[in-house]
Amino acid sequence: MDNFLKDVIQGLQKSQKSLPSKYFYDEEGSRIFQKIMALEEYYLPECEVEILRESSADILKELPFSDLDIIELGAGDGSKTVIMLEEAKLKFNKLTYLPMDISPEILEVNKELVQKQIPDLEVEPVAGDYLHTLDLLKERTNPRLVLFMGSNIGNFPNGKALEFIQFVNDFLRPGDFFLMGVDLKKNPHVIRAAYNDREGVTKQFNLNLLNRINRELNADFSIEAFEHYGVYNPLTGSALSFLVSLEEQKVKIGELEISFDKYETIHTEISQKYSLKDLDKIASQTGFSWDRHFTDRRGYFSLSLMRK
Ligand code: AVJ
Repeated sequence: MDNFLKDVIQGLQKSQKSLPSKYFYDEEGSRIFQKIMALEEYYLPECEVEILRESSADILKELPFSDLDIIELGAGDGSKTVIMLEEAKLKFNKLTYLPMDISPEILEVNKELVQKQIPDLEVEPVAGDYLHTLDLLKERTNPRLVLFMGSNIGNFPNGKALEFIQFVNDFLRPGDFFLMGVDLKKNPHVIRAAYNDREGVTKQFNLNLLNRINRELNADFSIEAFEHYGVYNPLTGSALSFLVSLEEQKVKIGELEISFDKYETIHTEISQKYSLKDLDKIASQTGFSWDRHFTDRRGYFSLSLMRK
């Protein structure tokens, strides 16, 4: 289980301070993230939806099965996935959708939304951390398609992304498939703008992490004394977010005191971008024998299909 306090203290005691991005998503953070997804500059969701609309049938044509389990990791509300599920329902004899998420509440929303649009689809939600819950599916014998959408892979630092894809590969049987949504390397200005929107919603999203620490861990961060800073580095393909301390200051977290120099930064997020070549390499390094990329018209985003 997550230990918020322990992770926060650990991160803020390092010489380069950092906080894990998974803690962005409390109720307020999830609400702000919904606003990010609707931003003009934040192109990712519209690209992924375009690919799902245009290419779901072609993606599923690559799967030579009559029965299928579609297992989605970090499924959320399923509002995008349903586009592909509608197509899948037409093609497969027996189809089961198994959305997995940390949040049992969001899985209820998911099931209701999906079954409203596809009434006769079998939906079996599995709540919990997929590092543990995938194990519950080991008795199921149907061929598998695992989904990991939304460029969530970008939040893993480089080595960890490979580890995660290897973990998915280990869960699959030969002939099974993995479909991953990935934000691609592109004009650096476009990426930079996606994490520095004019309205300042991304700034709110980043600063909410300090608010959350104040609320839940009895801390006294003064939010106005920190600023959001987002950069994209084309050398590494990493978009990075930081919080910048605007003054020399001390902050209390419970009994503990943390000192900040003027302009000292807290690293809060990595959103890694990949090229199609990067993805080919990653697929073969993690035990996949074949892959194919489905992209949007602008070539901004890929749904990359890999076969074990
Ligand atoms: C949900 C991880 C895909 O990294 O683009 C959006 C989160 N952070 N704006 C991303 C996010 C700042 C997002 N992912």
